[in-house]
Amino acid sequence: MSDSVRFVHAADLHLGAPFKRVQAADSRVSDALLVAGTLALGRIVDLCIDRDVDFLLLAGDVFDSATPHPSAQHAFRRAMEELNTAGIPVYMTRGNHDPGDGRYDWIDLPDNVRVFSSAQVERVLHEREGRASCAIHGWSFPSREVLDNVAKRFRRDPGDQIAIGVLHANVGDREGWDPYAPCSVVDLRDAGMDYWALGHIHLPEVVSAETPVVVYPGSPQGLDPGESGEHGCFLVEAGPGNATAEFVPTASVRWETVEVDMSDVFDAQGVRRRIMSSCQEIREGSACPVILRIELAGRTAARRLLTGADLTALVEDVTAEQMERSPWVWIDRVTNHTRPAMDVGALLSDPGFVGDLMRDVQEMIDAGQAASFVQEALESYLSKVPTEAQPDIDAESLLIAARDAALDLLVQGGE
Ligand SMILES: [Mn+2]
Repeated sequence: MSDSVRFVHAADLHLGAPFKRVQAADSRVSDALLVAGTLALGRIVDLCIDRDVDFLLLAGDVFDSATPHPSAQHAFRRAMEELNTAGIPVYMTRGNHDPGDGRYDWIDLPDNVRVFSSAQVERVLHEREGRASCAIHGWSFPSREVLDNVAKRFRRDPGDQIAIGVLHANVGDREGWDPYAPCSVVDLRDAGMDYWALGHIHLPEVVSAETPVVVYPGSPQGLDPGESGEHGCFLVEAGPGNATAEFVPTASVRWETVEVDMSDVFDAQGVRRRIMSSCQEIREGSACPVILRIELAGRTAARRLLTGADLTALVEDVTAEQMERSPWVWIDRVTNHTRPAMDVGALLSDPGFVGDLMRDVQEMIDAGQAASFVQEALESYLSKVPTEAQPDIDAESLLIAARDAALDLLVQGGE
C-alpha cells in the first residue's frame, strides 16, 4: 500500500469570464481568447487522467459569476463527467465569485463531484483501494464578502493519515486582491495540515515549500494583461508530513508586458528592429501565443517616429509579421514613455536659466564637489536613516539624474 496520494490542485478558472481590456481585430486572437478558459479546464482533466490521480481539488472561483452563463456551466459539467467516467473524484469549494448564494443549475453535476458546505468546515475522507486514506477539509464561501478568518476553523483530526485543507482566501494581506477570508501562514500552519490547496490569488505561488506545503496555483488561464507569465495548476504528491507540488502549465494564451529601451535608436529602421527583437525574445520564452503590451522607454532621437499615425502604422506592420510566426505574438498596445534626446552641448551654451543649470552642475562635477553637495542636500533625510541602512550614493549620477528631471520640466516636450 502506497503511503501517499497524488492529486491535481487548481483554482480560479473563472469560467465564463469575458477577457476585459483587450481589443483584438485579428480573429486568430479573439478565437484563441474565446476558447482559452475551457481549454485550460480540458488540460486539467487530461492531466488528471494521464497521471491517474486519486482526485482533483478545485479551490474556488470555478465560475466568474454567481449567475454563470449556461455555456460555462455546461462546459464544467462535461469536464466533470469525463472525470466521472475515469473514476476520479472532484472536491471543490466555492469562492467569492461563485458563492453558495449564487444561482447555479448545476444540480445535475455527476456523483463524483463533492461541493464543500458553506455552513462549516467539512472533513471528507477519501479512500481508494491500495492507497493511503486522506482527509480533505474544505469550506465554501456562503456569499461574496467574507471577512472572517476562516483558516482558524480548520483542524486536523487525530485520525487523519494525510490531511489536506482546501480554502479560498487572502493569505498575508496581499494587496490588489479582495481581503476575503483573511489569514496568515501561521494560521494555516496551526491547523496541522500536510498540504493547503488555496485559491483566490491568480498568480501561481508556492507560499510555503515546508510542511505544510501551501500553494496558490493561480488562474489556469491568465484572465487579463495583469495576469502575465505562466499559468497552470499543480500536480501534488502528499504523504503524512510531506508534500511535493509540481507546476503544470495549462494556459493556451499568455499575457506579457515588456519595457523596450529606445535610447540608442535613431531612425525608423532601428525602431522596427528593436520592437521586432523584443517580440522575438518574448516568443522564445513562451510555449504558447502571446498578447503583448510594449512600453517604450529612454531618451531617444527617434521620439518623433513613435507617435500618432507613424507609430500605429509601425505596430500594424510588426504585428502582421509577428502573427505569421509560431507561436504568434499579438501587440495589443504600445505606450510611449520615451523622452526627447538631449543635446548636452547645445544646452550648455543656452544663454538662459537652462544653460545656467547645465553649467552649474558641470562646474560642480568638474570641481569634485558633487559628493559634498549631495550630502548637504540630503542631510535632513539621511539623518533619519539608521547607519546600517544608509544608502550607497553615487553623487555624480544622482546629480545628473536630478538635472535631467529638472530639464524635463523646464524644456516642455523638447522638440
Ligand atoms: Mn478568483
